Amino acid sequence: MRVIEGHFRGTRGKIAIVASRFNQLVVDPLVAGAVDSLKRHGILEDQLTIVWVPGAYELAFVSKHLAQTKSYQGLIALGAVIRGATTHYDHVAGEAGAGIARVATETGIPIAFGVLTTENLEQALERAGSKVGNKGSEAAMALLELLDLLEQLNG
Ligand code: INI
Repeated sequence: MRVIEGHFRGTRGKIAIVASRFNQLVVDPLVAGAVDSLKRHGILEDQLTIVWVPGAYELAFVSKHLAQTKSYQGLIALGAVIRGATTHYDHVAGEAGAGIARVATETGIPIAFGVLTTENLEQALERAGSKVGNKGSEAAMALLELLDLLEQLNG
């Protein structure tokens, strides 16, 4: 039986983190978690670019632009959509998720999804480095796994 799976190996390519400024109190620790995990797996600062966008709704648009430059091996999309703070939660959250998945499949550039969708700020903070871990860090690990998997599949 042949089993192919990615491992958490570092990479020499460039990685961009696309982060939304809306709810930055939550997004800042997601970015910090992602950077920390990447660095602990051998990614150097000069391989990393952080691009800030206004809100989660804009993540897919800017990710597509970055993917099309072919300058990045992979992207990490980070944001926080909090229901309590908006009446158009479903639209913003839905577009972020579907849009990012579409960009990744259309461009062939892997994009890890680290956009929190929660009922309130407390739940979001719990997922940004407290009780429930750090989803930015998890997204970074998912990207490293994907990049290694792609290398095996292509190689
Ligand atoms: N953007 C977020 O990233 N999170 C939110 O919770 C949010 N709320 O609450 O509305 C939000 N809205 C802004 C949206 O992403 C766009 O930036 C805006 O609609 C302009 O296009």
